[in-house]
Amino acid sequence: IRPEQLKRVPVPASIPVSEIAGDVLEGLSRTPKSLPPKLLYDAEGSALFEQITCLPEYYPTRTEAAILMTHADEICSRLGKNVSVGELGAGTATKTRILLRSLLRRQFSVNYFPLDVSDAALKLAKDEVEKELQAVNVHPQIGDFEDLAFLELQARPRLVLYIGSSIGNLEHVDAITLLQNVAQHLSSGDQLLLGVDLVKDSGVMQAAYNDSAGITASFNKNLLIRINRELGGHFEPEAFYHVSFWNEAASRIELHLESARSQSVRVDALDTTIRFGQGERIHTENSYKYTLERLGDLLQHGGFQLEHTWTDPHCWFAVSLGVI
Ligand code: AVJ
Repeated sequence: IRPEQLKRVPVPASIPVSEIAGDVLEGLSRTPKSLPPKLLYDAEGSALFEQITCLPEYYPTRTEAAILMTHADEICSRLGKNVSVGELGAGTATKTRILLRSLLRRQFSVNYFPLDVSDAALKLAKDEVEKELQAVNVHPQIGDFEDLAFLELQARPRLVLYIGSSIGNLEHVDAITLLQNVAQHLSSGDQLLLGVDLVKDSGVMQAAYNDSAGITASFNKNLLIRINRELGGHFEPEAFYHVSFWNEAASRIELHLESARSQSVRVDALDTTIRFGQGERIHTENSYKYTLERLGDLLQHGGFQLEHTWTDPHCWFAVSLGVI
């Protein structure tokens, strides 16, 4: 998939505008200011994220893909017979195709339910999966992680994919709550495949979120451009710096947008003006990094029994299978 393909898909806002308005108003009224990371993934943001996944500094995607390629058959051999597959935050489902391919060697067809906030990404996911794998029926679900009822529509046994370390966006309590919510829609014997990024040398992690081509900076600033477009905002993206760093105590990479000067920004649809001091930041994303021990605890507290964990030779990334 070429990233530029995504940009050309014309799509309506995938989340109702009113919902964005509420999130933006609430986040920018807080001290310190913050915005929910899911707002980063409009069509343009998803396209930029696809570009990030190809960057030399951004190790998570290629490391997880290598784990999946190396172990796809073993992973699939541990799954129930004739599983249906749901996926949280499927994006363009590039890595998922590795698993679906291997799954089709064990079962005749697969019903695949990708959930994502990006309409554009889902369209591409459906096209690419059905083009390559005719025996996969794709049932796209537009929504965020509050919209999990579709899991109950899936035939049993179910496999839920939550790969790509998207769970790293969540605070620990929220991550546990999310897994518990997933578990609530599942039945005994259903399984979860979870991909998380692991704690490693801080230089390696920091480079991944501050790439030399500046794509991550564009991805971060796209949030302001989105607010301008969808809410009549008057942000000048050049008046904000992309800031990212490793927060050791919290075990996470943080992304912020830092105001280069003191400024006031009007947002028409919110009928408000936001004040920024020089150096004031908007916290836009966290990317939590796990240890294998904390990964095990997460699954257990989320209601899943750990079956197996696969990692890469450097132990940079982990993919775990859990069962209810
Ligand atoms: C999509 C949440 C997995 O945390 O690595 C990448 C998002 N942000 N570069 C990550 C992201 C900036 C990404 N996740």
